[in-house]
Order: sequence, then C-alpha cells, then structure tokens
Amino acid sequence: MSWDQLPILISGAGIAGLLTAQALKRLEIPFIIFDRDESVSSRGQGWGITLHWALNDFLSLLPENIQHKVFKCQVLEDFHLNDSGNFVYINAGTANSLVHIPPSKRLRVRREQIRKTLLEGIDVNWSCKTMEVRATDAEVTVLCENGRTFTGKLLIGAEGSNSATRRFTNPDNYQLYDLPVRFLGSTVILTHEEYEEVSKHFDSLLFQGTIPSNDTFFWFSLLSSPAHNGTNFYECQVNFSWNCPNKTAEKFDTVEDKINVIKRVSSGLNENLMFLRDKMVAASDRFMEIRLSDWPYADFDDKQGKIILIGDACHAMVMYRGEAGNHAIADVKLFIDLLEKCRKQEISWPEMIRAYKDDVKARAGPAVLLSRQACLDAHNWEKLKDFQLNKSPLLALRKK
Ligand SMILES: Cc1cc2nc3c(=O)[nH]c(=O)nc-3n(C[C@H](O)[C@H](O)[C@H](O)COP(=O)(O)OP(=O)(O)OC[C@H]3O[C@@H](n4cnc5c(N)ncnc54)[C@H](O)[C@@H]3O)c2cc1C
Ligand SMILES: *[C@@H]1O[C@H](CO)[C@@H](O)[C@H](O)[C@H]1NC(C)=O
Ligand SMILES: *[C@@H]1O[C@H](CO)[C@@H](O)[C@H](O)[C@H]1NC(C)=O
Ligand SMILES: *[C@@H]1O[C@H](CO)[C@@H](O)[C@H](O)[C@H]1NC(C)=O
Ligand SMILES: *[C@@H]1O[C@H](CO)[C@@H](O)[C@H](O)[C@H]1NC(C)=O
Ligand SMILES: *[C@@H]1O[C@H](CO)[C@@H](O)[C@H](O)[C@H]1NC(C)=O
Ligand SMILES: CC(=O)N[C@H]1CO[C@H](CO)[C@@H](O)[C@@H]1O
Repeated sequence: MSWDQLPILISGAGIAGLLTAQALKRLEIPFIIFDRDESVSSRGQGWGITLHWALNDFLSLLPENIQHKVFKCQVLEDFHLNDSGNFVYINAGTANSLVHIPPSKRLRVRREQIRKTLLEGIDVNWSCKTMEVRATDAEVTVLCENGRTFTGKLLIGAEGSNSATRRFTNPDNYQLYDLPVRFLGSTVILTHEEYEEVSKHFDSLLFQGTIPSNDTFFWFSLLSSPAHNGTNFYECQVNFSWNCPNKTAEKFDTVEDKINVIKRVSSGLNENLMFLRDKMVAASDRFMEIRLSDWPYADFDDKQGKIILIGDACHAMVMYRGEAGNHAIADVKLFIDLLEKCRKQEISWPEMIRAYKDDVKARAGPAVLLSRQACLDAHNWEKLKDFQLNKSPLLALRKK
C-alpha cells in the first residue's frame, strides 16, 4: 500500500485524535482530522486530567516546541518543579486520612488548554460529525452529517465514549454499561485564605474520600490559580457521587431536585469541609452531571484492517482511577510505533492491526473493570475500610 496516496482518517479531535495527528505530522504521513464541534471551545469541558504513567510517552509523541507548552497547562504554575503533593484519600466524615502516599511523576493539566496546545499546527475540519462508515477491500469512507465525505486507507475512531465508529465496528455490543451510581460536580471559587486552609490540611492539588454514614464519594481539586486567571481567586472543582441503584426512583430533574439530593447524600460530611458543599450547591449554574458508564470490551471488528478504535471510543472507563487519558496516550504510542514498523516493512499491515488490537485489549480491557470496581468501592465504606487497602483498585494504582 502506498504511504502517500490515501490519507489516514481521524474521527474526533479530542486528546487521542489530536495526539495521533501530531505524531503522524511528525512522520509526514498524510492524514485528515475532523470533529463534530464547531470549534475547539464550543463545548466547555473544563476539567483537569492527571498525566502520570503515560506522561513520558505523551511528550515523546510531540514536537519540541509543543512539549514545552504542555508544562504551561498545569493547574498550578510550575508545580512539576517541586511536586510536594500527595495522593490523599480521607474518611470524609472525620476528615482523617485513610491513605497518604507521595506521588509518582505526574502533571495535572487543564483538559481544555492541553487540547488547544495539541491543536497547534493541526488543521481540523470542524462541524464534521461522523454518521456513517463504509469499508471496502481498498478503502474506507466516512459520511458526515453536513454532507461531507472523507476517504482514506484507515479510519481511526477517536470520538470518545459514545463513538460513532464503534456502532459500525460493534453493531451488537456498542452500548455503554451504566453503573448504579450518580454523579454531580460544580466549580467553586475560593479566596486565598480558604484555599490555603484546604491546601494545608489536605493537598494543594486534589484529594478525595468517602463519607462513611452516606457511602458518598467526595472530591476536591484545583482547576486554576490566580496566576492563570489574573484574579485573586482559586477555581476549584467539588464533586459528589453516590449509590443510586434505580435512577427513575430518585427525582433529579430540576436544580432544586439536585440540590435536595446533594444535601441528603452529603449530610455526614465533616463540618470543616461543609463550606465546600455549600459553595458547590450555591454554584448550581455550573452543575456538571456526568453519566457514569463504561465499555469493557476493548475489542472491535477492524473490517479487514480498515478501522481501529483508540482512546475512550475503544475502552470508555469511569474516572475513579484517573487513568482513561493515560490509556488513550498509550494507544497512540502503540499504534504509532507499529505504524513505523509497518512503513519500514518489518511487519505487514494485517500484522500491525492484529498487534494493535491484541495489545489494547490485553491492557485496557482489564483496566475498564478495575476502574468500575474502584467506583463501586468508593461508595462502599465497609469494604474500603476493612479491605487490605493495597488490594482495592481505587487505591492500589497509586502505590506503584
Ligand atoms: C470529569 C472527568 C475527569 C477525568 N479525569 C482524568 C484524569 O485525571 N486522568 C486521566 O487519565 N483521564 C481522565 N479523564 C478521562 C480523559 O478525559 C479521557 O480519557 C480523554 O479525554 C479521552 O480522550 P478521547 O480523545 O478518547 O475522547 P474525547 O476527549 O471525548 O474526545 C472525543 C472527540 O470526538 C468528537 N466527536 C464525538 N463524536 C463525534 C462524531 N460522531 N464525529 C466526529 N467527532 C466526534 C468530540 O467532539 C471530541 O472532540 C477524565 C474524564 C472526565 C469526564
Ligand atoms: C471531579 O471533577 C473533576 C473536574 O475537574 C475531574 O477532573 C475529576 O476527575 C472528577 N473526579 C471524580 C472521581 O469524580
Ligand atoms: C519543595 O517544597 C518543599 C515543601 O513545600 C520545600 O520544603 C522545599 O524547600 C521545596 N524545594 C525547592 C527546591 O523549592
Ligand atoms: C479562570 O480561568 C478559567 C479556566 O481557564 C476560566 O474558565 C474562568 O472563566 C476564569 N475565571 C475568572 C474568574 O476569570
Ligand atoms: C424504579 O423506580 C420506579 C419509580 O419508583 C419504579 O416504577 C420501578 O419499578 C423501579 N425499578 C426497579 C427495577 O426497581
Ligand atoms: C448521611 O449521614 C448522616 C449522619 O452522618 C445521617 O444522618 C443521614 O441520614 C445520612 N443520609 C443518607 C441519605 O444516608
Ligand atoms: C480546515 C480544513 O478544511 N481542513 C482540511 C479538511 O479536509 C480537507 C480534505 O478533504 C483538507 O484538504 C483541508 O485542509
């Protein structure tokens, strides 16, 4: 197959798609990348992502000028130079820590900013939503909602957890599995004094825990500091999630419903943390509800080597181990290494696809289930407290 004729198609300009585009650009392999959104900022997905075990792979796939900028995306300026933070998991009823582990090498970045950084030098076709895919022996064609079509030698489905390409590769099992847990978070503003207080007692970047009497999960993290915003305020994220075995039985439609539920499921929160809940409830205009669902197969029909899935499209997982983005990066690294071998004719195209599929399934399939277990454990204090801690996947990852 010729390397300069048909391009590689990338459907989805999230972290997985854009990182792939950057790597292909470096290798001078032709590609086309498109996304359903009108622009990079048309959806406010302003959460933080911790890059830990895949950080080195991430940097290695980028040109040098962009590598430097990655460090500017941190939620706390230059934090990597002296990371004094810890992985802190607390009993959120007493505010005592359950585990307190010094971190491994990590970088906590703003997702939106990292995505903008990854866009540099990449020409994305916006407003192109993949609707249909057609594969023949020779090529693959994507039909977009706006009428545009793209034809290439390979389609990389990188559309995140609700992947459109996955409907085509997995017509019988593409649906997500919903966990019996509900999630609501919001962005709150802290003064310097409030932030210092939280930072001193817990951690300057993030900490999390479980309220034993309610089996409710509590999360706090920094999103931006005055240095980034040019204000005197710290923007922080406060999340709650709780067991909800029957989602129709719990009224959760209006803002009032949501506030009532949060107050109920967090009533056992430690009094020193209660101000964070009150601020979270007051910031109802910024409520962010996340559907907690996953897709454990990490396996797909490649249509004779014409399609692969990467990132959340291939292995959507809940964020209780903070690992999904790291797996997305590992997918890209794996694929790019195989592609280089294929171009050098060390392996054939079908061998490349087969090796990619085998490795992703072996690595990410179990990871989805570990994240699912971590989520369930986070809402089960009895288990969490009695369990040999290093065995719960909620806490074990951090011990590496
Ligand atoms: C609240 C939250 C916190 C997280 N924290 C962490 C963390 O700390 N550490 C970590 O490793 N991971 C974390 N993750 C996971 C991480 O954000 C994702 O794994 C990562 O962003 C996945 O990237 P992706 O490129 O696969 O998908 P996405 O980032 O979802 O990107 C998909 C892209 O495809 C586009 N698209 C969708 N449908 C179509 C279509 N039909 N046609 C064309 N384009 C389409 C979308 O517009 C989007 O731009 C977190 C996730 C969430 C929700
Ligand atoms: C809580 O929300 C933040 C948004 O900044 C996100 O980064 C984090 O992963 C969430 N954590 C959990 C476990 O809910
Ligand atoms: C790093 O941070 C620790 C704790 O905050 C501090 O004691 C130490 O002096 C710092 N080191 C440097 C090189 O800044
Ligand atoms: C601070 O920065 C964040 C993230 O870039 C932005 O969304 C927010 O609007 C800013 N807030 C203020 C008060 O300027
Ligand atoms: C869930 O709750 C609704 C409303 O209360 C009820 O009608 C339904 O039977 C419940 N479903 C299950 C599976 O218990
Ligand atoms: C939460 O815990 C408090 C005690 O700490 C208790 O009074 C309350 O009933 C619990 N709420 C729920 C919904 O479990
Ligand atoms: C911004 C833009 O339109 N970029 C690309 C979209 O796809 C075509 C190929 O069909 C490219 O030629 C454009 O550069």
